[in-house]
Amino acid sequence: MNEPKLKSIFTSTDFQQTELTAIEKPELTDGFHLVIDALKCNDIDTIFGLVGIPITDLARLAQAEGMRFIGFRHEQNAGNAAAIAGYMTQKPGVCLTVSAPGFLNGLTALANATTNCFPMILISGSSEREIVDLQQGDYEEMDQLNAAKPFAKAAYRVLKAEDIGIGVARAIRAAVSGRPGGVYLDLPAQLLGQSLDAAHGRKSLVRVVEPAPRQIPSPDAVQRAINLLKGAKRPLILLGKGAAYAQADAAIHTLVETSGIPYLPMSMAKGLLPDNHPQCASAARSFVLAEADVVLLIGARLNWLLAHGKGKTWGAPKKFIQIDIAPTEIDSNVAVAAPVIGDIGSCVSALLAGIKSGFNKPSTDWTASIQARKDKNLAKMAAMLDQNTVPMNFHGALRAIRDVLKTRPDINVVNEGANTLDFARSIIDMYEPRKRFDSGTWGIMGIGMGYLPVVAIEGDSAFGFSGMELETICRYQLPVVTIVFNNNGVYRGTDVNPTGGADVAPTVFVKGARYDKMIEAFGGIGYNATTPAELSKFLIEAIAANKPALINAVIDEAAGTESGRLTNLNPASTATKK
Ligand code: ADP
Ligand code: TZD
Repeated sequence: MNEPKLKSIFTSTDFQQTELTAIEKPELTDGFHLVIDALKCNDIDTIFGLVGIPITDLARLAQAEGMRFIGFRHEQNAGNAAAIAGYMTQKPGVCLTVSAPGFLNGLTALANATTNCFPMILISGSSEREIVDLQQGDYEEMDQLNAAKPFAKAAYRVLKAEDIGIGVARAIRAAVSGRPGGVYLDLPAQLLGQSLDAAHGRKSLVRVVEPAPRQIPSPDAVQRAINLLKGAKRPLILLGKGAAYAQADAAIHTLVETSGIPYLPMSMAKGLLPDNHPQCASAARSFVLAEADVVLLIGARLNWLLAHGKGKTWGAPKKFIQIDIAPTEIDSNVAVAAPVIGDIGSCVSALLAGIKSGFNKPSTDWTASIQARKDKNLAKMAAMLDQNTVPMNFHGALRAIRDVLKTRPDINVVNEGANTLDFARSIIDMYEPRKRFDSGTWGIMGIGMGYLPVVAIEGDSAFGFSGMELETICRYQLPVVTIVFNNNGVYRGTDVNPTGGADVAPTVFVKGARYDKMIEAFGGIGYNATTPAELSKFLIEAIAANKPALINAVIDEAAGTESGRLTNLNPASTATKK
């Protein structure tokens, strides 16, 4: 592929023209070049991936052509990086992997992206179709297209170089239009090497026009929603990560403030309005969910994270208004009285226009009762946060982190674990949109390092899933500060093997592990924090250093509970052995 006659369409001037120019043969391009050109033609400038047969040259060429290639140590983390880039930019993030095993490693990230409604494209090289389809045992043989289908929003395979432009365009549009999600694009090895007349290749490229068109809600739907809101006695707005994704920050802010309705942010919607906003009801979450009579959902699904919209959490039956781009989301768990289908920006603006003409703010009965509950809960929480026990518990350690992060609201925070996730979500306030990323809709462990945060707050188990990416972080000198909440195990470190055997209990890790030493192996800075004061000092220092760092935060191994706050989802055996 390094033959001078093969040219990229976009950087033709960079290419060394040699005496071969004189040859009468038409100027050629090939599958490799066309994939890069098709991505660049749609302003995609970064690929996250892991190289090998048959895509090594694709990665190399991407870099040569001015794209950024960020190489990871495991495809799942590269896929997570692509997914979160998609979430933050509304442009699909691209992950590139090799065939079968690399593809499968990336598939978890693709499925996670689809589940979370993040736009990404997983591009995998694949083995020879003729051999794969006859199951003749090719190198890394797998029918990847069919394997990807159940886990992707869409899946495509390109067989002819001249179709690469269309294939990439379809993948982009499928990823970002409507409800965003993960798209799989299968590129067989033979395709990459196929050559094509360069002019023909140039013409085959497609620049996607309006990949995610606005979707205007119907006026009837908007009016129905407004009528319901106007009749509400105890209204509540629930903001989900769809609202954060939509980047309709100003409209949402105005809707909340103009209506005066209290709101609850879901974890990744925190910061859409600052968590210390007077209308934020997070500190009275159980109270408002149970007591509200009309709930306006903006980009949030009534899935397990919201107790499916029913049961004890939700108290008396209530009426839901739901803004979502996906019509099939409506009535998925409970009846929705007023669906508003469209993109959040357009829907929120339409609602705003409707309430501007007159809207009575919620009664002080409602807002004062919420405030009273907030005050009570916050006072209780303050006492817990004041703890300085050594070894640290979750509250003491998170207070230290909270106080530092409060001074840097611009920082991207990633958070995973069980107790570490649940406590950090409620203790660490966010002040700006799209700064908090976490285990999301699946409650998946392993997103930590791939989401390339600035500060990662990680359970020790959670960290282990992507810990090797510390090398990636050091290699690219990314200023990521990872804080490992080290309590010696999954959830906690106190379980014992009831048989008295030599194996430790299923939840237990090496006691007193020094995760800080791991990053030192790659040239990063390691810290070992045993008190909240040390944790605070090291975090300030690490952020100021602007270099890769890891703080091993020593947490009491008895702190925390099994499954964090999801104990109710964790079946326990009740049978007793005779
Ligand atoms: P959370 O977990 O924060 O509650 P979910 O991921 O469950 O949020 O819900 C996000 C919802 O937002 C999905 O139903 C998705 O269809 C919707 N959504 C995503 N982007 C948009 C958009 N631009 N306009 C309208 N709805 C959107
Ligand atoms: N594997 C994957 C991919 N996702 C998961 N959610 C789990 C396993 C099960 N799991 C949880 O739900 S939380 C968790 C696991 C393994 C880790 C909890 O331990 P931790 O956090 O050390 O990360 P805490 O803060 O000590 O509880």
